[in-house]
Amino acid sequence: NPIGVFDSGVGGLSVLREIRRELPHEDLIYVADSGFAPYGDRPSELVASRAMAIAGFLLDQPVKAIVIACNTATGVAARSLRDQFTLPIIAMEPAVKPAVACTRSGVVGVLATSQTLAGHGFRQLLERLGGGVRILAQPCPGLVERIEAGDLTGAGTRTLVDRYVSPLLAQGADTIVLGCTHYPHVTPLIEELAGPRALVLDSGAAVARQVKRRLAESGLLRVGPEVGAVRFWTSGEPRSTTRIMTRFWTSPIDVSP
Ligand code: DGN
Repeated sequence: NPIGVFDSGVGGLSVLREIRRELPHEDLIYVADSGFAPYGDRPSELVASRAMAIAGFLLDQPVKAIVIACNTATGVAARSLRDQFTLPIIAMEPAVKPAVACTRSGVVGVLATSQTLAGHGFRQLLERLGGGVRILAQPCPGLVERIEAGDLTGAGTRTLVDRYVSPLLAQGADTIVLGCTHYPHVTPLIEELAGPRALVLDSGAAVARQVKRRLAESGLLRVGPEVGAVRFWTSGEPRSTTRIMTRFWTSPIDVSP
C-alpha cells in the first residue's frame, strides 16, 4: 500500500521530495488541500476537521502510513489523528533541535505561520530545547500565499522574505529554521538574502528518515527493485492546481479532483 502525504497546498511537496529520495520504492499519494489553502488564516477547528477528512480519504485508498506534511496541521491535528487511527502517523517538527546544536552566536530564528508559533507544540519544543539559546519566532503572513501563487523569485516575494529575515539577522541569528513546509521552496532566496551570515535548516529530510524508521519498525518497508508510483489529489480546482504543482514537482503530473 502507498504512503499518504498531505498539506494545504504545494508546501508538502518539499517533504514529498525528501520522502521520494529516501524511499524510492514506495508508492506515494499526495493530497493538496488547495480548496482550503492557506491553513494559516483558518480557524484551528477547520484545519483539524480538514485533516480528519483527508486522513479518512487516505485510509479509504488504503494507505499504510500518513505524513502530515504541514506544521500548521501538525499543531492542531496530529494528536487527534493519532488517537483516532492506529496506522503510523508522522508529523512535522521545526528543526529547532539541530539549530540549537549548530548555532555559534546563540541566536536562532524560526520562520513559521502565526498558528504554528502560537501553538502548544511549539512552546513545548522551546521549553524542551531552547535553554541557553535565544529563539526568535518570526511569523510570515502572506508568504504561503505568494508561494501558492508560484511566485518564488519576484519582487513582492523578495520584499516579504527580506522583511521577515532581516530582523532575525539584525538580532544576531546565525541559524534560520523553516518551520513551515512551504518555505523550503524559497530557500535559495533566503540564502541569498542571508549570505554567509546564516545557515538555513528545514526538516524535510529528517521527516523522511523518520518515515523510513517507522515503516521499518512496523515491518511495512517496501524494498526494490521497482520504483514506486506517485499520485496527486487536490480539493482545489484541478487545472490550476496541476499547473502549479507541476512547477514544483520536477516531472509532469496529473492531479485528480
Ligand atoms: N505548509 C503549512 C505549514 O507547514 O505550516 C502552512 C500552510 C498554510 O496553509 N498556511
